[in-house]
Amino acid sequence: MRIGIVCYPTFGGSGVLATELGKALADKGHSVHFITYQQPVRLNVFNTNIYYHEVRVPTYPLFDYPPYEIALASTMVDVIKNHKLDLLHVHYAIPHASAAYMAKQIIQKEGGKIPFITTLHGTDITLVGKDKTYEPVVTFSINESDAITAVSQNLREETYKSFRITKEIEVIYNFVDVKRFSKKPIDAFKKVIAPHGEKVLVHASNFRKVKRVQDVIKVFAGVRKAMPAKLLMIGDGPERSPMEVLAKELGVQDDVRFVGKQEQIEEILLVSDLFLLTSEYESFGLAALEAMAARVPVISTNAGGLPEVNIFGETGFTANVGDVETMTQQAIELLSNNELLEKLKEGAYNQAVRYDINNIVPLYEKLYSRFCTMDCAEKSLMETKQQTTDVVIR
Ligand code: GMT
Repeated sequence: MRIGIVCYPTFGGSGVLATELGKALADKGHSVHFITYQQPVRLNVFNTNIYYHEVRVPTYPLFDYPPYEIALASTMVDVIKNHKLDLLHVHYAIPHASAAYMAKQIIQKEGGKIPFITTLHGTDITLVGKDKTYEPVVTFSINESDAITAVSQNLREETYKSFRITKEIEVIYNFVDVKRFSKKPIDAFKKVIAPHGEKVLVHASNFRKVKRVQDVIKVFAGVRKAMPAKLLMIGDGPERSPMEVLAKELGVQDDVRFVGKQEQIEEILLVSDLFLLTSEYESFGLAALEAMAARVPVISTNAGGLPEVNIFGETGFTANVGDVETMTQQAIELLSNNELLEKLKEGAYNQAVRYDINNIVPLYEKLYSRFCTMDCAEKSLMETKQQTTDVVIR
């Protein structure tokens, strides 16, 4: 099939998931067209089936706010026509679903057809989308989608609770490419991070308020009192500076390292003992799943979809939002009991395998196939044959 993927190109979970999905679909022979304002960070491979179309937003002195949504919809129309797309898959409702709706209307007016699928990721529903400035358009464009998916049962329920949705929302969970995390840990790297064999705790996020990063630092300070340990803080965002101050106030600044945004997150996870995710809400918690793929157990809150991923006593532990004391106790217990640590590592890995890319991507393909007519299946097959011939000739 010829699939247009629209996403945020940043390190955020929705962009990461959309990019990994596009890469996996391209590996399976589909033509994948990324449409976004910047090359997605995880789009770091060359594949003849992957195309990248940058949305340019021309500025004009009159515009205080450049109209990205219009530029996006116009680029979508252009790509749909020039590359004969079969469908659009938009990740994150705002503004992607409404731009897709606009593109669909334009194509229809010209006698064409382009179904669009909207995948809801989390804050597009639970924070931003609910704001009454956006709500009517979000509700409308979700309802106008040809199919809607959510990344957890919890997000599906939250969407029904907060918006007047008249259609079925299907759950297709986040996924991880387990084999990417199945490398041998780099010993030298571990030695630099924890030179005296300290336990390594890790957190990764965009450091927004919703992540309650202060709880990560507080839990770590508690653990540090009980044993030698190091904390790696991956990512960047508005809460980073206050967290550096907090680490100082709690006297753990020498054991906390803020490593910024990291593309090769697996290298760090592979030398870690415990992943902390203390969010106030998480629709799924893709970062926790990536940790599990590297056999790292997780201590998280039980907010949103986290309990669907992090199973208490099997893959790690969960606690109420803000319950730093419980999370600290859980961390100390887990890190000082080798047998428990090994059991949870195994459980974490097995959970990641359940959500492996090879189990989840076919669910998206099955969903797409509902919108793929005989004609588009044939076109696809012919294209694959043509590409094979091209490769042989070259
Ligand atoms: O976590 C973030 O703030 C980024 C956000 C995004 O949309 O990029 O992540 C959301 O989507 C991820 C992929 O589906 C989920 O795994 C995250 O749990 C979700 N974040 C929140 O719900 C806060």
